[in-house]
Amino acid sequence: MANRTTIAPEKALKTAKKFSAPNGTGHSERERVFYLFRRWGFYEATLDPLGFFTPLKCPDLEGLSGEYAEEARRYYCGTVGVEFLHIPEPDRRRWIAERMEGPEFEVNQEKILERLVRADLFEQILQSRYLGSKRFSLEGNTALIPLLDSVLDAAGGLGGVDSIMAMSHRGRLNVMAHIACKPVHDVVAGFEDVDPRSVLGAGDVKYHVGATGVYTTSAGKKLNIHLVSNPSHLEAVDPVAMGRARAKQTRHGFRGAQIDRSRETLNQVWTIVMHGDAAFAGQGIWAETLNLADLAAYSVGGTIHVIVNNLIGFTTRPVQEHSSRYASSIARRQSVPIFHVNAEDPDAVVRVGRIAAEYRAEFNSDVVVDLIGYRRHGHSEVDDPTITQPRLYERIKNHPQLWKIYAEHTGIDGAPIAETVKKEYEEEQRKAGKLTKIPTLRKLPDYWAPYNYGKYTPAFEVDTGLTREKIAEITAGLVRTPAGFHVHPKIVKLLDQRMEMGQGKRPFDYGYAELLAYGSLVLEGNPVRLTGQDTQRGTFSQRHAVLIDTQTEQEYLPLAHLSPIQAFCEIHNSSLSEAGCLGFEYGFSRDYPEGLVLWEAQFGDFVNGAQVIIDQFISASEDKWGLPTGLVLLLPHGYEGQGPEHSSARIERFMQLAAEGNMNICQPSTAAQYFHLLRRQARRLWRKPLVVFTPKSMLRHPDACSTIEEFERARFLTLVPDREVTDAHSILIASGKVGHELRAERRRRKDTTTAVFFLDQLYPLPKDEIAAAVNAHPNAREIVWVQEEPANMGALFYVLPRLERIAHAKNMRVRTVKRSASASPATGSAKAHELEQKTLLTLAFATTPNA
Ligand SMILES: Cc1ncc(C[n+]2csc(CCOP(=O)(O)OP(=O)(O)O)c2C)c(N)n1
Repeated sequence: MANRTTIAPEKALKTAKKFSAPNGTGHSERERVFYLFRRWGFYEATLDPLGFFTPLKCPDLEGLSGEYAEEARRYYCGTVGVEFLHIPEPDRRRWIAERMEGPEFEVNQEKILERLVRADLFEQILQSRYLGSKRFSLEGNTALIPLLDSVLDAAGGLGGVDSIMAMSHRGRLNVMAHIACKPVHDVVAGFEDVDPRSVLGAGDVKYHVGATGVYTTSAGKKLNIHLVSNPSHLEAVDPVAMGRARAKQTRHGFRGAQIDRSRETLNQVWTIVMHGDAAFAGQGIWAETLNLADLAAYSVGGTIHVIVNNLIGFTTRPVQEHSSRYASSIARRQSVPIFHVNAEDPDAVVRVGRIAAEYRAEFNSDVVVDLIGYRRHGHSEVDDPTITQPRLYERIKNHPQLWKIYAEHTGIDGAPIAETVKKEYEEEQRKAGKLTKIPTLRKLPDYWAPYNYGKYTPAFEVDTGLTREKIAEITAGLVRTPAGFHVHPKIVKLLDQRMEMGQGKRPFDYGYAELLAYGSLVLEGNPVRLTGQDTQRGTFSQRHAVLIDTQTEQEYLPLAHLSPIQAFCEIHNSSLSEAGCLGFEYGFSRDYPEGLVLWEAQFGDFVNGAQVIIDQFISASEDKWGLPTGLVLLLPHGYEGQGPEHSSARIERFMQLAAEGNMNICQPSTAAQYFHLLRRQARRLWRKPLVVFTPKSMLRHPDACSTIEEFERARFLTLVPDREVTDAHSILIASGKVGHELRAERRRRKDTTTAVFFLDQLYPLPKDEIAAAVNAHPNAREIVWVQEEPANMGALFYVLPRLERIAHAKNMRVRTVKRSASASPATGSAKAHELEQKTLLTLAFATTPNA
């Protein structure tokens, strides 16, 4: 049964009275005053080290004085302000109040000072040695380093083994050196750019690449740090980090077919995501990602979010960035506490770090820490900020470095530490200058060892067929329901049909071919995770992977109950998000190379909402970062008269991104081809993303259904030649539904001289297979590329020059048949669609002798 980890708000409200707004009766004066400060105190907190973001006078607190008010003001209006009374669960609110109002715990001031010195001097050495280079300095917010120390120290004590971290440009090099613990000379080497020939056309700039390392906590515990590679597109990395964390937690929790997602397991992996204030407030992908936090399909047991808040975004001021007073306000829509802390009170920062970590571990909830500092330089170091913020930068010019302020505040002499660190880092910089190769900062985890990526060789291919006995065995498991489970009458019928398919008595449709592929994979040890909108049933009611009890609405996933020792199978309905959800699955796939990880778009068009994940990660991550993935995208595609919005998965966009063998782009023409394609993706030890254009009306169409023999056949065919016509004069090549329509048209015309090939793999284009299939028709005079898509869309621009090369070698001509170039993918009129489709078919057969 699918497990649920959602919070029950009704339960929370039932007990809410115990920690609610005082109403006069039964509440003491102290309680009344404290409530007001807990509720409004953060507005009056002193959060901006430079004093521009002034505390707000809150009418509810005005005039409150006396012993209680003074005490409460100390807790809630100092350098920490906390928003937490929007949280419906009283135990969580109480927990926070107790921490805020309890005794302050000791912090190690010597250690904090040393870390601040390191963070600041690291930047200054880069500034002096590489003047004019961009590094996106952390100066002004160097308290981030002790904050992360504090979170990791706590995480280590709470069972942490791994920490997945994500961040953008700001302070990234600093975090690589001091938190991912990469040698400083390796981090600095990026500035030397010593080996340009090794990365011609590939690689990435130094402040985007990922890093893996080992962090040692104050108590000596080791934590594996994985700083996720990050594109410039702000916040796009957030769901990727969460997906990676979920995958790692699944690895820790997998126990013979089931996944343990207990608190202990969740607390082994800590997700820490750092954000810029402008990006946090502005980017939609982050809002999508936040919404995943407590969903059973996506939860990682809480993410710690740190806003590295410098109260500026490039040249833009906060009032131009967000409609709310705080950049963090979007997080208030959920049950998430928000701690604002002044970055120039490192002791408070460290305390907040520990509270945030303990809260996350206790409630497995997200937490936001809004670390408010400033930005010492321009957006990058080559930028002059005095043009746009002259007053601010006049103030910053004379503002001392944090370590000096802290040394004075604590009375610890920082000068000797600074001297030692300076010498150490200068030596590291000299070392970097002597390197002849840019070091790789990250290492793929060991579970990637069996898998190949990079260049393809046919040796990777494996047989993907199944014996009839195996098909029957899997089918028995797929149609079985637990005793007492009430199956919907329509599903009873469907399961009967599936039983017949599995016994070879009925042709397989796509829906069952797919489930059979998944069933075989989990039994062979390859986990399957499939998510998407309404994916459990399937948008076209074709899948019914998850069955629903008609009386209890309880879910049952037969694929998860095939055997006590199978790999896991998860099939979830996703939230209504594309970018966030696809990013998550990309992340998951990065840490489950043995798994078949699939994301499905409701209709193929909607994939454009996730374009940033496709452009920045899926198609390019191996080229930029050396990071492979075997993620699968299922994109319903096909021109069926449903209008401009539900016809096209934009094949052209994927074809344009295809280069250097970076992904596979396929459109399987039959149910069995789909089955073999899915199995090929998981069974061969070669990992590349796979984009599959899946059918809609053809899902159950007899022409696209397959016999059981086709499942026994060994492999996916990249090109499906024509067995019916043996000596063609004209060869039509098409992909997807239109190929079936061409064959039907041929039957109607009783044409015996036109062959129709299905191009089931668009990229990499199977040139040899096409040439061989064409050679089998020595009297053919033309190759005709037929597509449903308009001339400016589909695979036309990609296949045409390649088909021409094949045709010219044989003195054949090439024609193309397609819709006229169009600004939108398809007509809105079903009748116009019919006319267009008829014209396509007529044109395709126009020059054949029988036409
Ligand atoms: C999606 C996206 N839009 C625009 C940019 C260009 N850009 C880079 S940094 C930046 C400002 C970011 O401000 P903030 O989030 O506050 O982070 P900071 O640089 O101040 O640390 C902008 C607009 C980008 N990188 N990504």
